[in-house]
Amino acid sequence: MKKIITYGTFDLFHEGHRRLLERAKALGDYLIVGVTTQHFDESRGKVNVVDSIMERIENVKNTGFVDEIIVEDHDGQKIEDIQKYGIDTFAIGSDWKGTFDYLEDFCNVVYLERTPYISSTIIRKKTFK
Ligand code: C2G
Repeated sequence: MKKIITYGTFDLFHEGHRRLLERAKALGDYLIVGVTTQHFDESRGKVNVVDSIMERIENVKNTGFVDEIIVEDHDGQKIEDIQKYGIDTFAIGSDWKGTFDYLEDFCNVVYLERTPYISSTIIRKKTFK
């Protein structure tokens, strides 16, 4: 069984997120998604997240593409998870191209084309003008 993992905040869940998860799932048989905690996001400079972690997890789950959801709360967790869950492929959007090449020591790394013209930032600006 081929296991895939991806990570994200998934704030104000949108079509770009849905398409990312759909294509990540299509890379293998079993998709694990790491949803970030507010604390972890703040530590990496993402301070304007709107949805709670429970809402973000629920939205990821409702896509129907995801076999298992875990929580990402610290730096260095990706390597730990890849080893712990026996991951074959780490997938992430192309806005991160190059950033996660270091994971190639542990599994395949795939950058999936980011969906253009949609983002949590755009929705946030429209909603909270
Ligand atoms: N995404 C996409 N198209 C968009 C917006 C987002 O394909 N228009 C993808 C991102 O590339 C990412 C996933 O959706 O793979 C989740 O995006 P975010 O919620 O913004 O999370 P992010 O900050 O990219 O999480 O450990 C956390 C991850 O390293 C990064």
